[in-house]
Amino acid sequence: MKIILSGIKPSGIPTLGNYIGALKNFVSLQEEMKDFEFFVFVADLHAITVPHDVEELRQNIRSVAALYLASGLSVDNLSLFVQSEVHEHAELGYILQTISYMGELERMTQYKDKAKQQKSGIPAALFNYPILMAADILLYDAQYVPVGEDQKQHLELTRNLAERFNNRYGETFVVPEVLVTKTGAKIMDLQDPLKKMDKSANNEKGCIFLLEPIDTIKKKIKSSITDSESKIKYSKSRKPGISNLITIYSALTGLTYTAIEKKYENAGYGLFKNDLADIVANEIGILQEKYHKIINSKMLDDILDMGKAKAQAIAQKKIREVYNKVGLTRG
Ligand code: ATP
Ligand code: LTN
Repeated sequence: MKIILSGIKPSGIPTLGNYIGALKNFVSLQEEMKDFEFFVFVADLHAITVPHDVEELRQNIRSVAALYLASGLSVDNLSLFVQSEVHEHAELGYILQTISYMGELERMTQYKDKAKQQKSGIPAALFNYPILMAADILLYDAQYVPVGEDQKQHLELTRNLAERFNNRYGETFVVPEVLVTKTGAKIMDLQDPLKKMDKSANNEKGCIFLLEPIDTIKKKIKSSITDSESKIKYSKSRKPGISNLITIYSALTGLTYTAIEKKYENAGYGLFKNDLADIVANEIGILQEKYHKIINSKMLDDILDMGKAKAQAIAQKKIREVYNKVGLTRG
């Protein structure tokens, strides 16, 4: 079985960044790569690596699962599950810790960024996070892992760990390949376009949450930061604000940057932002409608139960093989 796998942390309500960089991308991949099985999961074990509210986490786990489906993933070749319900993730995570080096983990930029934000001590799990992510992937022998650009470094580590394990204990894991979205690999904050749009970054105004009122979403787009030149031209270094909006426009309409520049050749930022606000509102509006039908349905639980069973079958087999290879079996 050929597998594509990815996860989203329920560390808050997913953003437009998650939608473009992850959810929407999964949907088009699923259409393109029909002979693959899609394993997508709610990465809840990852969400407790930073301080969290227990009740909110419970809600977010369900919301993220429902958003996967509302985005349009087809259930035909899909296993959708909650990471913590498949215990082998934590088990393999531990085994992989034994072959990971402190030095390589210290280099991870997501760790460095998140560690800085911790007020009272850095949890060891935050440091070990990329190892658990490697376990998530290697457990299923996933061939491809679609993620945003920010996750490329973690994927590189995953590949290194797979190769290291295979060299030390014999061929066990498939070395996975990263699949980064063509457009919109990284959506930036609307108020600070040099920073990634981030669901847990506490910057409400610069971040579009997929479940917030459509009017608020429109306002956020219209009041996004742009330069004073008033020309719709893509240049990430000189015009990061407008370039980010062009990226969003392109990701949602399929138009190229050049086509967008041409379309708005004689227009100002006002018109462009108004149009973009409508485009985003329309797409998220449809998503929200579907979400509300799914969120409290029994169907959602049925899909998650089925996904769990399919994931467990593969994970249990793999973990037995791993225990055997490293000598964790009675002599
Ligand atoms: P947190 O803010 O808690 O660190 P996150 O949104 O960065 O969360 P996840 O929810 O796990 O992290 O991300 C899920 C997927 O969304 C990943 O593939 C990630 O690369 C992608 N992603 C996250 N933010 C963006 C963004 N701003 N632009 C594009 N893709 C993104
Ligand atoms: N680390 C990722 C989320 C994540 C993931 C995974 C993505 C956890 N496990 C496995 C792909 C495959 C993040 O922070 N965005």
